[in-house]
Amino acid sequence: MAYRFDRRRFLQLGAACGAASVTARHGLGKEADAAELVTGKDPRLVVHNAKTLEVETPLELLRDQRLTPKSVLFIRSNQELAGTRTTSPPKVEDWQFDLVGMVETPRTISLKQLKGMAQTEVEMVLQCSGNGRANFARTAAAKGAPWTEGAVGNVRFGGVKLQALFDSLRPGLAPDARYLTAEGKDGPPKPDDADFEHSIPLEDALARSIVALTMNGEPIPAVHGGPVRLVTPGYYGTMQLKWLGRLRLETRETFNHHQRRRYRTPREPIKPGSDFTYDFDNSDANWRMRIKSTIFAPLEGDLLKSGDTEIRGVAWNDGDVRIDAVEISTDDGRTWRQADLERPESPYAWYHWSTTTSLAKGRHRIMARAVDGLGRTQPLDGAIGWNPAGYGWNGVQRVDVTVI
Ligand SMILES: Nc1nc2c(c(=O)[nH]1)N[C@H]1C(S)=C(S)[C@@H](COP(=O)(O)O)O[C@H]1N2
Ligand SMILES: [Mo]
Repeated sequence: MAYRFDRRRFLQLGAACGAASVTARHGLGKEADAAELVTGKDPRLVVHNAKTLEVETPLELLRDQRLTPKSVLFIRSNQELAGTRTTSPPKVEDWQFDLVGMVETPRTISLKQLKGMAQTEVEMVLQCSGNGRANFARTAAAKGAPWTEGAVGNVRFGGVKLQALFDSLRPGLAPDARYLTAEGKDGPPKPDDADFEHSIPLEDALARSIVALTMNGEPIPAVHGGPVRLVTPGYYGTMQLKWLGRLRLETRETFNHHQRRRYRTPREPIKPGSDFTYDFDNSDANWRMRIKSTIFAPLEGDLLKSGDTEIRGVAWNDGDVRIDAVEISTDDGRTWRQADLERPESPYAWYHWSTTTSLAKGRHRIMARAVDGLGRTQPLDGAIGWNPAGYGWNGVQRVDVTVI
């Protein structure tokens, strides 16, 4: 039989090999193919959970572009809106959401109305509060998907400032409003389950939130919450409500399960492995992101040639104050040196940092630690923040490499 070169098959094999090496590096199994699960996603993404989507970006795919493209951006949906498993924008023109609660008059805001208002853009880190959970699990089991470092991206959202939207409404907010609760049009997987929603302090929402219509300059992809998403830069991903269906102005945080019993961290340290019943008075909601840095190169297990090695990555915080420094250690934390730091225009975007160092033959442990203007930094042992659901990991990342 004559041999025929099949280019398509060849490309498929190539892609499959790429995926295998990426997942092998992360020590993760592949539950499903991201590209088959969600149209437009890169097949090399790591699927932790194909039912309620938990899809992680390998650092190899995260490090090459300034803005994370929609094809590789991580996905997390606790519950879904039907027909949204695609990176294409939804084809709807008649979208609207309700504004109720502590407002002088309840109303309905339409997509058309939003499009007619002044638009603004913000570059920001979008990070699941469970990012890095696998690190906690090394100390004691933590409930939830074992995200490594890739439940994060840096994107640009555009839309209408919440403050501007409220300013356009007469009469406006009631004076007692303190919290903004956002609900999506997605429903729970089982009718009896709590419907996903979250509250944030109204003061922050008015200062920061955007009723977003675009991501990276185009209408928001369906899987990422289009056509209308509430985004609050500097806050964890869980607060970035997709498929916005209703905003409620309230005097306190919602008693909803996802706000009161999940997506929180204990206010005082607890013993790793112990149980904890969250409530408003003993824990903090996953609001402002903790300061954190991620090493993009080299990566865990890399074999490096001796000589100059570039160490690079990104860092971010909640945007309240600038990040002042990223310090690098190549000797397991004995000595630290400052990396060159590139400050982004947006305080909510990630900062790129890099340094070049000469590494001798042998094994090295590389660590990176960010420090901001309030002196906030990352714990050397992130396990001190252990919590049952593994939220808010910001321990210093360790990358072991061998120079040959
Ligand atoms: N309506 C709705 N919004 C949601 C969620 C959800 O399940 N439903 N998941 C949240 C969580 S936990 C995260 S981390 C981010 C993930 O955003 P992405 O899927 O666009 O990456 O969306 C948040 N917004
Ligand atoms: Mo999340």
